[in-house]
Amino acid sequence: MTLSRKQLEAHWMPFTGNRQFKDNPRLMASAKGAYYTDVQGRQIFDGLSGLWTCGAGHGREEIAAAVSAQISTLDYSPGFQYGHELSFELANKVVELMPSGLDHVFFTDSGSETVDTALKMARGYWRGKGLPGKSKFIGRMKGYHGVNYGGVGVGGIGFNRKLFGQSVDADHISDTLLEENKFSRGMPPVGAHLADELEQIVLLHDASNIAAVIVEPMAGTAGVLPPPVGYLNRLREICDKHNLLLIFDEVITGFGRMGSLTGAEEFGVTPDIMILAKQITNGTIPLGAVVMGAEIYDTYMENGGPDYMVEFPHGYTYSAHPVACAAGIAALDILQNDQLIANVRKMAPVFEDAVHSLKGSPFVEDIRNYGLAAGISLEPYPGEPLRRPFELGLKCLQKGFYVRWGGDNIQLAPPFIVNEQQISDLIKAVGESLHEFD
Ligand code: PXG
Ligand code: PLP
Repeated sequence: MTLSRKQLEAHWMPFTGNRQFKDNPRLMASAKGAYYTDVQGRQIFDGLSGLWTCGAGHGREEIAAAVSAQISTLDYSPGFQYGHELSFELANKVVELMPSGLDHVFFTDSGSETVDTALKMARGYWRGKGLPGKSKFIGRMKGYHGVNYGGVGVGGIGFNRKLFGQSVDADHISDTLLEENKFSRGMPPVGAHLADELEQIVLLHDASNIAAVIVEPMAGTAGVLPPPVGYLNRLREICDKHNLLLIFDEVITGFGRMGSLTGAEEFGVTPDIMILAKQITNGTIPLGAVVMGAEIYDTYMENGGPDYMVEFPHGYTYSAHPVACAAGIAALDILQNDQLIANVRKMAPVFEDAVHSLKGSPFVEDIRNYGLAAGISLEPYPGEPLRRPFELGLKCLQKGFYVRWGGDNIQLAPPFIVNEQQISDLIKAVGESLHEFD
């Protein structure tokens, strides 16, 4: 099927330059393993695992079988006041994989819904504790927490906020992108002191008005900013000292990308609330999860009133959708059975060396990496900061490689099943594309 320009108009595409796309459509037709095939029949290497979603590779038969069987058995079951066994099975599986202390799971359908759920949960928790003033949130500059109202409010990417006005009451600490850390590998050495800004913010607003601090353990969308050594520990200490909840948004870092099950595990800091999505179903069916400890869960149960009452007036029609749960169970089984995280750990140093070999290539201003994630900042065209990454993305696509462009950088996040040759080919394509700029 070839779509006409007119047929392309009806769908207003998300986070897409619709005018450019519809003049030059990039349409995928199928996917298997680490490759897409587009509608022209060209193979395209998946350099971002979908949108950070498909670490186990595409077309996994185990997930397809589980989803298909589930649709034929129980396609939908009301999530409010009724249940089905799969959601409990998946919740227990998720808890098994979490750092100890995070042992209850609330399901949603996307990262953005999960963020807003976590923020509401934090505020309600403090009300349950008799501290209703604790309602403000502290996010971080360059943070991405999805696109719903809470997430945009705590998020720190100006472009995503400026059209929409103020949403939730939030303040922000600085991002961790420091000049002196340029081209550092893994966790940058300098920057733990930036966490101390939280002390200043607490002085300003007072802890009695602050519900929670929310950060990505490694900022993804901002262009892959691994946490400086000691930074997350310092945030944890300050939150403990002032009785603030610490929320880790692990939509990208959750379930393998860092070379551990979670960023919390990898960086050795456990939050009060964790946000998961994307990799939980290997991207096949939308599903997100808020994970929290007994302190929060029990506070809601204790304040719930008579037992026929709802303790947390929140939930989505598709929360714990049975088909999504089936996909989640199958995807997490694959993650464990195929020892995908071991391959991430094995490939991470290869990927690190490869991506840093681009230092010195034209227009490369900085390179950052952790696990199987890397961000490359590009020198902008004068007055046009977004153009070069976009053009680079298109050059890579012409060579058969999908990479993500956003802001002033491109991002790479190959699937967990990647091999050395594929890493080398991907970096070669990026390098050659950089040399094609005049
Ligand atoms: N939090 C974080 C940390 C994310 O990375 C979301 C929340 C929102 O998830 P949903 O499912 O509502 O999109 C995300 C999503 C990119 C890119 O290019 C990143 C995301 C999505 C699409 C592209 O970095 N992150
Ligand atoms: N809007 C209306 C009119 C609804 O009836 C509902 C759900 O019943 C929603 C929005 C919320 O939809 P969801 O539960 O899928 O988030």
